[in-house]
Amino acid sequence: MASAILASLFHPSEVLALVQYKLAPKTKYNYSNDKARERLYYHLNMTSRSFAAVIQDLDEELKDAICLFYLVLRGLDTIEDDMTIDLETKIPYLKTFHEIIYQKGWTFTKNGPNEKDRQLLVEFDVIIEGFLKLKPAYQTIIADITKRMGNGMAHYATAGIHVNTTADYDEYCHYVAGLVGLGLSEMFSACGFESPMVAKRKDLSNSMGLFLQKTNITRDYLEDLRDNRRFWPQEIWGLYAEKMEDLVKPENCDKAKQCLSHMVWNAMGHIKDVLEYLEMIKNPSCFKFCAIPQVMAIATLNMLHTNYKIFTHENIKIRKGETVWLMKESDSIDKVAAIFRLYAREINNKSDPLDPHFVNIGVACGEIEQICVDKYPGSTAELARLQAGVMAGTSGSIITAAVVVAGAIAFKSTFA
Ligand code: D61
Ligand code: MG
Repeated sequence: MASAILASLFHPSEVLALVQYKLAPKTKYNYSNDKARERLYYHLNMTSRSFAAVIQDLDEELKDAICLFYLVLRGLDTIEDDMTIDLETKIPYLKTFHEIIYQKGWTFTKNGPNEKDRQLLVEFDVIIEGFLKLKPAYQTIIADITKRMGNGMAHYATAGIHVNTTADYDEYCHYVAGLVGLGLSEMFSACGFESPMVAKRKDLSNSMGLFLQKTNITRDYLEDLRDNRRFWPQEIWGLYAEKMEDLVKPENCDKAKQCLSHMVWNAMGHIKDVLEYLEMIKNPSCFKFCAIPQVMAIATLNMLHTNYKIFTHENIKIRKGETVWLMKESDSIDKVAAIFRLYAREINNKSDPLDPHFVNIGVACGEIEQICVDKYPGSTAELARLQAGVMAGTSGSIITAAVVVAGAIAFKSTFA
């Protein structure tokens, strides 16, 4: 907490958000009267840094269904991701996972000892038990998406098949993330929280997943390369290097930065759809659940843009204070549009005029600005309010100082 405050020192609104977050009552979720349910949420919190919080804030009607949707797909993904499992073993599991989730007592212990979510599959009988207690309508949606995702993963896991063109890149991201968007939209419409139109807009639902997944893939260049996984499409990196791993060589620094801005620009192509999707979402708990991951993604994309560190360091993340601040602010379309405008401006300001994607990125940022001005006029006042908070000028620092003192007092009273 103290180091998080320090990192946000020049962002007074983040300090405020951190202090509020720290002071908020801790015992919000209590599952101890239901041991099986407690175990499900234990696994959710163990396997997800970012999704656990937003899932647990959903309305009761959808909470368990979406928690299990997550856990089932995380289980499938833990088989996909494990490079120590040979393909003859892996592919049948991926293809039949949608049947496995109906087999009471099934568990899986073939993951390598270092696979991060290994324990989830070791105790997967718990997840299956929870899945079988869901309303049949939710079970059907989860099983259908699991079937399609597992087959898509099996296709891309097959020896020799890799992400070649940008169309392949979109297709792979559709399988592993776009389909999640489709399933969630079906659930929102099925339970009556949202109009049937939400489930009908599969294009927009898909973009919700693609924007998140592409941001992760861009960020995880080094980590994926270390594990011998390549998700950057050859059609893109091939313009800048002979081999994808050559981008990390110091002599290719300029080319690597150009390739990175190409990837950033590609991901930005989904933002228009993301805003249009979020505009449809009326239920407040569904809205925050959908909006928070998206604002975290544009904040991450801003951090990646022109940042050569992604080729030299793993695990680069936005500040904890920034995350907490974004979670607090993402509760209306006007505020979310303001956040997108804020980061689009930051991205544009960082662009290098000598970069070949300077104009493309500038146009993409300008489009975001224009869409928001036209469709979400309330975002202009919200943007002014946000900018007053992120400002690091003199008055900002004075506010910071005051808030830090308040934070220190709060910190003491929490732990003394
Ligand atoms: C609204 C709200 C949340 C949304 C959404 C719309 C649309 C799509 C998504 C969430 C999915 C976004 C996935 C982005 C993060 N990428 C990964 O986790 C990768 O694995 C993909 C396959 C498993 C997907 C699991 C998932 C994720 C989020 C969910 C969900 C299921 C179900 C409900 C709600 C949110 C990535 O995994 C990294 C890792 O192993 O930690 C990978 O392997 O590429
Ligand atoms: Mg995966």
